[in-house]
Amino acid sequence: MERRKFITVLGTAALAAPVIGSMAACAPTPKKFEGHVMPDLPYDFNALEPYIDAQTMELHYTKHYNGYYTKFMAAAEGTDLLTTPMEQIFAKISSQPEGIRNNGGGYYNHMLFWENMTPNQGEISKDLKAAIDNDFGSMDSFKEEFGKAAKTRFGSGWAWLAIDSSGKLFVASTPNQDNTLMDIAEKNGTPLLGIDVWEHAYYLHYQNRRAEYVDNFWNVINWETVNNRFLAAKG
Ligand code: MN3
Repeated sequence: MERRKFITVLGTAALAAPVIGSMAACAPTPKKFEGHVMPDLPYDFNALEPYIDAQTMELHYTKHYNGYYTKFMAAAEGTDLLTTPMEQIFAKISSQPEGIRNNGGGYYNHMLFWENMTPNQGEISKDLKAAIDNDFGSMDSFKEEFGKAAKTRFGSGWAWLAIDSSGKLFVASTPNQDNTLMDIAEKNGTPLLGIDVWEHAYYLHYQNRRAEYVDNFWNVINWETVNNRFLAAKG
C-alpha cells in the first residue's frame, strides 16, 4: 500500500508573527515552533499488523486525523492561535470555543499517538522504568492501571501516562479529544503515552472488544518516544 503524504504549507506571514509575550515562558517547547503542521505517519499503514490493521490505520490517518487538523486550522484562521504552540493553547483552552478544543485536541493527541507506536519496539529506559516502579509499584501495576483507564473510559476518549509538574507519573483518562495539558482536565501534566479508545481506532478489527485492543497496544509501543518525552518533561 502506498503511503500517503500530506504537505502543509503555513503562510510566511503567520510564521513571522511574534509569539505572544505573556505566554512565551509558561510551557515547555523543546523544538522551535514552526506552525501547526500535519505530520506524516512515521510508518506504513500495515506496519502495526496484526495488532492494528491497515484499513483502520488508513481511515484513521487520512480521514479522521485529516479532519481534525483541517477543522482546527479553519477555526484558527485569522487568529494568533496559528502562531501559538498547542501546549500554550491547551493551558487556556477553557477560554476557547469548542471547535478549537475538540479539533485542536484531536490534532495534537493523534500526533502523540502516531509517534507512540512503532513496528520496531525498543526497550524502556532504565530511568523511566525506575520512575514507573517508584510511582506505580511495578510495571505490571502501571499496565493494569493504564489498561483499566483505557477500558473503562465511557464513550470516546483517551487514556494517558503523564507526568505532573513535580515529576510524578500518573495515569489519567480524558473524554473526547481532551488531554492532560488542558486547563479543564481533572489532573494536569505532560502526556508521555496515550491510547485512543474512540471506536474508530479499533472497531473494524476488534468490533466491541476494546479490552483486546488495549491489551495488544503493549506490543506496538515506541518506548524511545516515551523515554524522550519523559526526559524532556523532567528537564
Ligand atoms: Mn482517533
